[in-house]
Amino acid sequence: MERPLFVVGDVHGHLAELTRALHARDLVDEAGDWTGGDAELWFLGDFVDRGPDGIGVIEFVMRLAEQSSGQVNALIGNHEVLLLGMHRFGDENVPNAPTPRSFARSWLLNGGLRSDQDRLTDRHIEWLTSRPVLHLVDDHLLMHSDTMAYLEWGTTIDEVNDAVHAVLEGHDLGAWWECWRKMTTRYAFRGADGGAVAVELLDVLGGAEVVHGHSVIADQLGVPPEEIDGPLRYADDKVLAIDAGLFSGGPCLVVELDDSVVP
Ligand SMILES: [Mn+2]
Repeated sequence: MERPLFVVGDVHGHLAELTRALHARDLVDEAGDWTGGDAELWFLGDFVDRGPDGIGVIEFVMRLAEQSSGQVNALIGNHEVLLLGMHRFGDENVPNAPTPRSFARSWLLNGGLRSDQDRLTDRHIEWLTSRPVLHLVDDHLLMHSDTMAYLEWGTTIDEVNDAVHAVLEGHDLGAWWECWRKMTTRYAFRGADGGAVAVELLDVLGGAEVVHGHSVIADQLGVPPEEIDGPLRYADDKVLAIDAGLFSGGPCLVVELDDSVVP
């Protein structure tokens, strides 16, 4: 495996910072056009909410995917489910919930932007809906959320991706809500047994390490986000966290993954 492999975590609408960070790694030019050559670049989801230009970020990543002939690709995160769920169901109440719940309520509570909803097109929806939630590349198991809940959809990467895809293609609010709820859970690998939990997941889905976004590194270390300058390896070195908390003042990390991960 010769080509460089990069991952980027939760961008949350920060298009300018993302463009600058990719330019600093020579993956795009100043105008934001792909210059990455044979490099492969994966985004781990959460393009929208909490920041000014979520749709701009989606447009940008879609364009890079096209310009790179698919060497740039993306997983979706919980905020894409929220964006699409808000678009599809609005303030419709989730059936059989113990207290009133709706995508509109959660969308407001989680930094949803009216401007992103207004600019969301069928083209964006189709692209997002057809992205995976899990991907294995060179023994790196890429996922948005640091959770074991993905296994509730299946025991192979394809099964999980297909199950989530089926939910997002359908109009079952209960199933959509479960999708949002599961992908919002976190911290599965943080406890004293975090390494064992990660190994359990890797044994089922494959790969030698988990690479995730979603949970901000600074929170885990108990330091301000401004102090973060690289990814965090933890859980007996089985897990790599790459979300430096761009929306809360951290940097936009463009993380190059090592091709020598030892299983
Ligand atoms: Mn997230």
